[in-house]
Amino acid sequence: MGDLFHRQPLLRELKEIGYLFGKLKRTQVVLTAGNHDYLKAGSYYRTFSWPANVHMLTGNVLQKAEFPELGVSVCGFSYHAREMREMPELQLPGDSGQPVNILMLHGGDELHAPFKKEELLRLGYDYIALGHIHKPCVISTGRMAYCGALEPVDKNDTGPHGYLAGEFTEQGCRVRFIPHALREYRHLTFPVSAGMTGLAVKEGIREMIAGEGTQHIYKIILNGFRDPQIMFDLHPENVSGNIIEIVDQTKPAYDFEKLFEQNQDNILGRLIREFRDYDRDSTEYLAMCEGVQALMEARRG
Ligand SMILES: [Mn+2]
Repeated sequence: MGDLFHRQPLLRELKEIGYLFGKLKRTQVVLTAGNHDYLKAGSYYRTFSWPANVHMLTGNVLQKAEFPELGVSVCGFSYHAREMREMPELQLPGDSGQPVNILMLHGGDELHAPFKKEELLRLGYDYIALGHIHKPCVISTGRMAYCGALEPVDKNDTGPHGYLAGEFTEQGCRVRFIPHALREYRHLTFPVSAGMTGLAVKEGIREMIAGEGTQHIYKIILNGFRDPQIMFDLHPENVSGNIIEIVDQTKPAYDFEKLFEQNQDNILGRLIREFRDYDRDSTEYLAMCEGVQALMEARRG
């Protein structure tokens, strides 16, 4: 339901996806264009000829595809520009003559077909299939949901991705999320302790990734306290695995009280006195850790 492509599709891309859709022998496909693959002048969507089981709703006003053999009608509209600040008029499904009426809708934020959940539900569609947000999200159980992207698109699209399978029964629509993505972006926290060397941390990360699944793509966050004398060489390419980023939030494991006792009359003691009571996760505490480390290193010189 919109943004099948993240940009304007190439003709050969439409041919490939058309071929794949055409292979679905027991499935009718209904699609619309979203804000990324909007129907601009010259868009290949406008002239592409889809297989008979594929139905693209190309209008920027509400259009309908009817499937009497299934007893289903599907309404939707396509974007003709990058933005759509107002929702096109949404008729009630009442006159479709089909027992099941589905509304497909792309957007939901201020610039993209904004809507109020209650108003949409009040229209009386049996199910409202939402697109635009990458994360799968149920808005109203059995009535309205974002299916999310089939595969994670952005490094911050963490969590499972897949599709929604809906089934209409006498009791209404039952919707299930089916995880289907080949991989996920995952953010993992790796606890560092003062006894760990750089190699130990690398090995630990490797084991953690092996346990979580090597197919996924990772951002690793190191926290805890490190041996102040040990330098981590943690460029993602130096640690095996699909790692896009390693963030080092460890703090040097100094005994600040002892350092303070020994350095009351110098800058090191003043720095600790100023910041030691801040919360351990605060920027101030982190700044103190960095400062102490710099001064200690300068001393060792
Ligand atoms: Mn979108």
